[in-house]
Amino acid sequence: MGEKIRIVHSADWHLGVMSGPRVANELPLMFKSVLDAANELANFVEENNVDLVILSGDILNRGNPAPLVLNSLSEILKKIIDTGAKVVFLIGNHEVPGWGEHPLKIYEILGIEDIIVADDATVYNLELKNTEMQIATIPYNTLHNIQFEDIVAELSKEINPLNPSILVTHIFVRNARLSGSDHKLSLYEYEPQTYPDIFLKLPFDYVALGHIHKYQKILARPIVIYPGSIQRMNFSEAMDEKGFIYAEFGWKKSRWNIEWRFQPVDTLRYRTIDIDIRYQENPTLIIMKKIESYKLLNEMVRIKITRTQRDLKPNIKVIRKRITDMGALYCKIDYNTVTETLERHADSKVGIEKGDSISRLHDYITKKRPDLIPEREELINVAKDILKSISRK
Ligand SMILES: [Mn+2]
Repeated sequence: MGEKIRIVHSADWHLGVMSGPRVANELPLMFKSVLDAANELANFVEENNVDLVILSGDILNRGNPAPLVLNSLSEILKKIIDTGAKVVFLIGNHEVPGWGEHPLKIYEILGIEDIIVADDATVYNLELKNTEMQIATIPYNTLHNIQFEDIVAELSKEINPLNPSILVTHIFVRNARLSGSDHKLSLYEYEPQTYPDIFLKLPFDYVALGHIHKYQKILARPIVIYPGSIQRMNFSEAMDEKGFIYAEFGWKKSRWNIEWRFQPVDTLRYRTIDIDIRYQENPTLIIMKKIESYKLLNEMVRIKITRTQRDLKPNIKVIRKRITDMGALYCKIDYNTVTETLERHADSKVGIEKGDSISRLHDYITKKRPDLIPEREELINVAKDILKSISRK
């Protein structure tokens, strides 16, 4: 029993999302970046002599994937099983087809024994090196007719607590923190769900969850983990680390001891640049200056422009071209158009309508005193300072 059992746990690749730009006529960026991350996982499996890879659902984005998507997935799975590792592939909600059979059935039909397609609530006894690993599986498709608590209690009866065991499931655990690409699951009354406490009473050493895209540990003992999705999918995930879980089961002092860690992968870098162009003479110049202060090479870039309806519109074409020339992968322009009434509200308690006064001054100079236009910006700034100091008193 001296050998360790090495496990990789991942979920929610959503392979097949074809959004994002095509860089130099390649595959759509989102598809390619998920493939890159998955290949990183496969390389890790090879380099670290991993015994078992657990995929906890939503590896594919659709129940009827295009041949390119299924073939790309098959290449990754082939790479993994060629190292001698086994794969447990659980069905998530995205892999349930509208009708007929799910896309993973093909591995079963071809008799690829090292890929265990988990489309039923059951317990597998997998032979790994010199020990047996008990794997209970509760795929998403089984959760609509029966309560999670009932199935898991049934499967637990088959678990021998002396041997190591893992529960693999795709479910929303209440109070889990959501990611920017998760739907507001908590709003769906009919979404299969359970509570963290349920796992405390179960015999499993490790619970390999899938479904929520934010990496998080739900419980430390037993270990209950969402590895999260494997790639950042939008700007709201800019700060989220993406990767998978690496765990080692070792026999220590007559019991199974587990050490685990989060293994990050290369992720797309998303950057949002906030620029306020209110009351500015030359908004395009202001934006260009700000852009120049960043290195945007290979980044997904979003420019958030705050303006009022009175402000001049910047030249988006020029801005986009500059961002592309700087090597950004993608450029999104968002306007945050603020109404001047908001500013008026903020100052209403001292009886000063600051926003209104400023824009009236702006209009006055433009229409009645064109001779002052060259100094308009400066005058407005002075007026703003005056208003600010008055309202403080
Ligand atoms: Mn899901």
